Amino acid sequence: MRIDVISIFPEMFPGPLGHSIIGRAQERGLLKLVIHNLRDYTTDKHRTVDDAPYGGGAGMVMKPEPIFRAVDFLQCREDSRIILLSPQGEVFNQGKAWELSKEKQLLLICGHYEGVDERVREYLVTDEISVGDYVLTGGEIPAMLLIDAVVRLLPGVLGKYYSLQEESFTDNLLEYPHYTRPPEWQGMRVPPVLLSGHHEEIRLWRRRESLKRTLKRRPDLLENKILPEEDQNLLQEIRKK
Ligand code: 4G0
Repeated sequence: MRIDVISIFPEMFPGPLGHSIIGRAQERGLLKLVIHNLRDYTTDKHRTVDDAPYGGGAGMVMKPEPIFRAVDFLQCREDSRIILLSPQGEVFNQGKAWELSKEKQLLLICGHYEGVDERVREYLVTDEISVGDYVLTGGEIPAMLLIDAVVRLLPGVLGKYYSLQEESFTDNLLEYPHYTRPPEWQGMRVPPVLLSGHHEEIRLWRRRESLKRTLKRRPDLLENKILPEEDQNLLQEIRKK
């Protein structure tokens, strides 16, 4: 996958994306990450990327011309999703990460200030995405977050010992508790069922713990979910307690 990023702070990249699994994905040629300085696409002496809003008011707005010029230079208007990171976007989730992981190319635009000229949204952007309901000083951290979530889903990026099938959100439930050795540490014990070797009991315990945790912390995830009979029975049992 190729990912282009347009930013007024290109020095922030690759940052965390140069390390660990995503760093390795780049070394192995599974990801080509190209960062562009928006100021390189300005035409004035001061390399201006922002201006005061029409109609007045506080704060600055990102000018449209440098963004259009950068996107046109990259020639990705036909074959690439063009994503604006902003608090007004559709909220990002694992489903959206899977969807984007199927693309060959992405272009991310990192917004700043009070936002970007609406014409960028109207005529350029194919997807406006928010990484959560809060405001940050810029779209760079959201862009890095999105890249991490998408790239780890690309074939060959995660090691063969990691199962995407078994992870949290694959079926929209929170993960069950995990333990490793030792079986007892300063009086704190691993649940005996996990040491029992009874695979079916372990599977059932994990499923019950997943449902318990989801019901307690994220009941919204259970709301319009169709559950198999086993899950319904486990939930009934949990609710009784
Ligand atoms: C565009 C994304 C970009 C508009 C970007 C701010 C949070 C997120 C920015 C604004 C960002 C997110 C209207 C303040 C830059 N903050 N939640 N800041 N406005 O994904």
